Amino acid sequence: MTYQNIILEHAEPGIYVLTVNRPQALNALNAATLEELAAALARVGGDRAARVVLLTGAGEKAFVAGADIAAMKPMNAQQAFAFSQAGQQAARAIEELPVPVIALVNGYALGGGCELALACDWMIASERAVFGQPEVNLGIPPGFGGTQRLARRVGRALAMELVITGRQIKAEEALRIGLVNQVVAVDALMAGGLAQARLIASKAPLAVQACKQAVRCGLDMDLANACALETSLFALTFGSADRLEGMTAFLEKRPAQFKGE
Ligand code: DAK
Repeated sequence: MTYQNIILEHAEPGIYVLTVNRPQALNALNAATLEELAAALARVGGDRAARVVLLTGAGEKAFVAGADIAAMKPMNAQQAFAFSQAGQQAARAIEELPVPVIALVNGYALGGGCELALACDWMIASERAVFGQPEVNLGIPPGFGGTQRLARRVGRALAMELVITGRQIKAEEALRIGLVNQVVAVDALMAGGLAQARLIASKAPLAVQACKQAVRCGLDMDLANACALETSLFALTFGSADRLEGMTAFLEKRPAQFKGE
């Protein structure tokens, strides 16, 4: 598939950079972009050598400034339904990708853009990043999981305030409330993302995948069932060559050589 609205780069072994590429519209998400995102993520998911994805936006101003308002305005209910499905599918594709997806938020992450970043496993923001759910200004509530993922990330009262007032927050506040894990200088964003990606790629791939699955699925379960899931995933890694290699390498006082098996 050739992409018109995104760029998928295999930046380094195991490391993909996925860029939403509509800078003239501040990378706003239209249906085609959502479909391409889902297709690109499926492609990464089919690569057994994939270890991590960095998701970012093209240009200097925006990560993603939201759903494409010009495309949404004329939609009827049926078209809005299809658009919603495409959005939910892209978010699910990020969450269900076995490998971690890190959002590198380089500017505005508003509405569907903030929601897209929230679907990622964590975010690194540049000092220029701005977050918000301004949908109330357009006569709609967030529709791409924002009310749910934001509340799970920053807590009920803050999420409630942000979605009801549409207040936009800067990187520093986003760090303070736990929306992002790290804030870096504008020029250091990609380098910071790649550094984390290399660190992740150096770990045992099946263990990394088990961590993602346990945290992601476990948070939607009660504690007892979540711990039972963790137990199963823990035990499963004992069938992997990398588990034996990791423990042997430690005891032999040498770096482990992981193969993802
Ligand atoms: N959609 C379409 N075009 C956009 C856009 C957007 N969200 N954001 C910006 N643009 C376009 C502008 O129209 C402008 O285009 P031209 O006039 O040059 O043709 C260009 O990008 C540059 O933007 P500005 O000239 O406005 O740039 P400024 O620096 O002055 O302002 C801004 C930047 C980010 C503060 C401003 O552009 C802005 O407020 N943008 C809209 C932000 C916003 O309201 N985002 C939320 C959109 S609603 C759903 C799922 C999800 C959603 C809905 C439904 N379903 C499940 C059904 C999500 C909804 C949303 O995200």
